[in-house]
Amino acid sequence: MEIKENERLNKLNHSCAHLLAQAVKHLYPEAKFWVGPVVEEGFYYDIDLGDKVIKEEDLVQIEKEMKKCAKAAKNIVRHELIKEEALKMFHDDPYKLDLIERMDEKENVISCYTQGDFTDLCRGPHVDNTKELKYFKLLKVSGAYWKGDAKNKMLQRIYGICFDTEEDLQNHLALLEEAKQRDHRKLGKELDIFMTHELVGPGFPMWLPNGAVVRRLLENYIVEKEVALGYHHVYTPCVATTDLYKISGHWDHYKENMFPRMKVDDEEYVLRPMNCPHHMLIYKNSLHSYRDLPIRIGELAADFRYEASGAVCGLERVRCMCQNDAHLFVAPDQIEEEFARVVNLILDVYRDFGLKNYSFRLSLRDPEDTEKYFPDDEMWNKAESMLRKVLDDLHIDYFEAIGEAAFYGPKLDVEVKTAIGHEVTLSTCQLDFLLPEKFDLTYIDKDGSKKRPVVLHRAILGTIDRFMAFLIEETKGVFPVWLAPTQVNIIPVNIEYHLEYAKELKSWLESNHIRVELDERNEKLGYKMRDSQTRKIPITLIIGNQEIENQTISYRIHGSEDTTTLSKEEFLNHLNEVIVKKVLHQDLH
Ligand code: TSB
Ligand code: ZN
Repeated sequence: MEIKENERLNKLNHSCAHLLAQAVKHLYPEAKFWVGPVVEEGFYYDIDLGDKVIKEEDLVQIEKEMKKCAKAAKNIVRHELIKEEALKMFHDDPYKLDLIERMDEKENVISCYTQGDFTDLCRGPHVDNTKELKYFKLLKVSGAYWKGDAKNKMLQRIYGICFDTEEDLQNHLALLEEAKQRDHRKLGKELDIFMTHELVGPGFPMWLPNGAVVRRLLENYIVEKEVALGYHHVYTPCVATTDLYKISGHWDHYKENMFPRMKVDDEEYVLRPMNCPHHMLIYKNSLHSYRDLPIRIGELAADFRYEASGAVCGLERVRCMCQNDAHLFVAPDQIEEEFARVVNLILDVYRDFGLKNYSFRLSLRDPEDTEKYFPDDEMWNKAESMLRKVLDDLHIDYFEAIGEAAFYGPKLDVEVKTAIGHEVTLSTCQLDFLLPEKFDLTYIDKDGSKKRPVVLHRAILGTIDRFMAFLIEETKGVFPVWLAPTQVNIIPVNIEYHLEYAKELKSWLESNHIRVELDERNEKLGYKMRDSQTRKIPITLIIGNQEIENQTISYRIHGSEDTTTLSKEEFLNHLNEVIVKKVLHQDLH
């Protein structure tokens, strides 16, 4: 729900932020308030409580006080002030003074709103009376630096949400709960996909055996697809001399995203943030004719980026990532066709994974930002209109975003929203006239003359890390059979009578390359079935007397109560078909 765009909800949430501040002031008289805006997920207020740290459990108390203040049914009254009055009124509040100082009276009317014993500097608008604030909830509390600057003091940010009806509030809370359940960090832990450790550091997750199974399959999947499309895969090291990045321009334009340099012998090295420079050198390693183009150099390559420790998030934003990268070297008249091929590959891959919740963003330069973007209008305009044309020809829906281009060129990004509401890029395809120049790349054209190729940078899965994060959330941890770490779980109804046949089935399935487990624990069937569900295993076999007598297999699909019985051969054939065709879980039934 876009609260910001809905006028009534906007007002309610804004007034609720004031109600929160009023309640906090009652409970913690020393509290000072910075700003309390309405945001997409409701509202928050940034509060300075000195050394006091508000904990999640304190929110109940604050909420109670808010209810009390709301019930007091105070009118919310607006006053307009001249700057001098405002400065006097808030003379002992450094935060409000900071805001007032920066206000220009000619442009803004300075106003404040009062409800009972509480007054806050605010533009408004607000609801008329605190009694309108009935259906609200405080959601969480976190630290937030004053003005978002890590050098400043850490304030406490309390988030909340307010609606017009109890039903709207409950529906919203249910959605939030569902999102929490889908969060890849929660599922990633529960399903033993990855772990983190403070001795390794923030942003450096480690893939556990279950995660590694899925990762290997994802990597094989995409490499196979690319090889079939004429890509050549390479392996290159994840360090290089600083000089390489000085030539590529990363040192000038990307340094703040890189780990600091290190000295080895007499050389200076860096951990690479991107693979383009290595691939440029590979192109340059041999002579090329126009007949060889496009040349497609692919790599599953480890990159390191300095992401702020507060920004790293599970597998979604990491400091060591594996890009599904490729650099395509094309003649200028091949740009559009090759770009279209990449777009089609993206569509094809998203179809295979059943992904539907994404949008295409055409990321353009900001012509004002001459520091980030090289100042060649003609080059930029040409590049941008080429990408636009291909998208239009393919009838792709997209939106444009100024200032989102890479420093070397415009790009097409695939944007998705994660369970907890982050907007991130998965796939990307970037047009680049600059790097071929910097590395003096050439090919011999028909007439024997030397020409400059153009480079397309592209990542289809983006990074394996981020793609995995998104896949976990989209599938809620129930991977399609071809990807599932454990594909089949065998449960003998009774350990005493049915274990032997279950063991036989396990070896037989294993010899047919199925990833299978056998639950040998002496527990009740219901308990083991529930466990199989929690572990999100897509297929569970239930083996009892009937199955042994008839030499059959009975199974249930995750999330279904129906049992299907097949002969062993029928079951295996069906399973193999599901795997080969990469049937999605929702299409299994
Ligand atoms: C595509 N040079 C290009 C490459 O040739 C490049 O590096 N592009 S990129 O900077 O956009 O990164 C490629 C993809 O990596 C992004 O689309 C995004 O999906 C993913 N990515 C970027 N930063 C991170 C990160 N910190 N954690 C996980 N994935 C990331
Ligand atoms: Zn690149």
